[in-house]
Amino acid sequence: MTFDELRSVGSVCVLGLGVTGEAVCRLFAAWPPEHLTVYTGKALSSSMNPLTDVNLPADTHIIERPEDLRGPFDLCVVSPGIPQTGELYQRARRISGELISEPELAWRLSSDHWIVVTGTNGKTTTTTLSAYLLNRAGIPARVAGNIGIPCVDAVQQRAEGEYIVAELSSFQLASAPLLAPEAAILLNITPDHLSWHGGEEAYARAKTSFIERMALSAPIALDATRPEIRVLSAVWRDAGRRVLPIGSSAGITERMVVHSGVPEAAWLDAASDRLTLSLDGVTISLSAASDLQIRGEHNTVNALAAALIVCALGASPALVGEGLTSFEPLEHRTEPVSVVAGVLYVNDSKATNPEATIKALAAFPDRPVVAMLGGRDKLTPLDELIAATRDTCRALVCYGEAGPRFSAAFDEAGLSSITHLVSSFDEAFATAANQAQTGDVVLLSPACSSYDEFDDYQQRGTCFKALVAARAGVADHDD
Ligand code: UMA
Repeated sequence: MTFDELRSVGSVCVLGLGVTGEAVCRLFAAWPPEHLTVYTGKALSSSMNPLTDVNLPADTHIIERPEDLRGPFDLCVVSPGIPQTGELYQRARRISGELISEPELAWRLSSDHWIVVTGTNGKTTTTTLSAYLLNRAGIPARVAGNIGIPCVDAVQQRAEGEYIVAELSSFQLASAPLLAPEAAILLNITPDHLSWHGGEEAYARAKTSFIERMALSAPIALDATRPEIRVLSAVWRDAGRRVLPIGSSAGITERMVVHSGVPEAAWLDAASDRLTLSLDGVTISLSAASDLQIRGEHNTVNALAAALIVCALGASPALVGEGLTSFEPLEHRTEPVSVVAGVLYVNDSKATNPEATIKALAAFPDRPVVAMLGGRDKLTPLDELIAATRDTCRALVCYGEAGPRFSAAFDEAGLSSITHLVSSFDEAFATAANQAQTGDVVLLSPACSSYDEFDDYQQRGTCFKALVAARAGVADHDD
């Protein structure tokens, strides 16, 4: 369905009424289709109904139960939380002319100047940093997507020529059959959300198929230190795509050998400790890695990815170099909270899988870590997490629904002397704070989602910060 067809579509279904569904309903209220069906997935009281102030088409059906979903629909816009393998999604697809995600709809409405950032971990920091660097370089940009701002809102609000830097999840990309941005960043692909997609291959495919639709000249920055990404990079390079690798199989400090004769890449120059790019045959030194405020090697990769793509799009390297050092860590992502009684408390509540936690652990190479791990168990393998904690952690505090499985795995790996099993988040914090010694880091990087005790990871991180503040109050009082 093209832009003009969308504006005159007869029958639309909005599947799911969260952030995405509400934005899509508001959009279609402005161009009313003849018929609108909104599947809410739950009963809505008038105080909880986000559509009370929306002038919906006269022929609108609000339904709560999957069995009330009756087509046919010309178009269905599906919310990302609704699993592709589930009956609801499959039925909606059968009874709809087209079923697409909300970012795909936004792209069809306004498709120029999109940068897509995807990967399992690091998306939000890289998205925010890319938009920040573009703005610092005088190129207007705004963030959208999985970061919490619907893309349909962003494209309606953007100024002429303004870039959309879209953080897109595998859920959103899985139902985006045409989306093809002007530039892309692919960070990493590790097992996550496997039950939603029905397997690892479908998950990886969802994250990367859009790249094959991009123009051959469109820049793709990717983390070449990762084997799963190098495999894709080789395929795309052979297909004549403009692949811009960060690091190589030898690590972040090495440049990938480029066979194409266009040596465009980014790496950390080991001798000078500077973030370095090579674009159009020119080598550019951007800024010192030690001047970055975002911590850890994973964040150096994120910084190189953002810098590489914005410079490839024409941003001034001098302004990008300045922007890299003035960019501050985002809330809940390896966020230093405060130092209490000589212990640094770090909120990495966004780490909802082991891979993200492993990266956070590596961000503190010089200090023993007391790690808080647990929450709702995603049943992800723990071997690599165990290996990462072995040399870095003074104590491992396991809590929540996942606590018993994590604790049993650490015990079995011979780490029982440093493993503590408690039930609640509050208890986990108290135990972690008591185990920590001066100079240590107490790291909330739970490797699990938060839904057993909290609404979301933000609420969990905010709770952690409140507990740190309370402990700081007690410490002040004791002084
Ligand atoms: N619903 C059902 N059944 C389901 C799931 C959802 O009926 O199994 C219905 C409910 O009515 C629910 C509605 O669908 O209220 C929408 O829920 P949703 O979970 O799809 O979420 P939205 O409120 O639309 O928010 C989504 C993203 N959520 C998910 O991908 C789960 C938000 O990412 C995103 O910020 C927002 O769109 C705007 O783009 C959150 C997220 O957790 C932060 N993302 C995952 C992650 O980062 O790991 C992918």
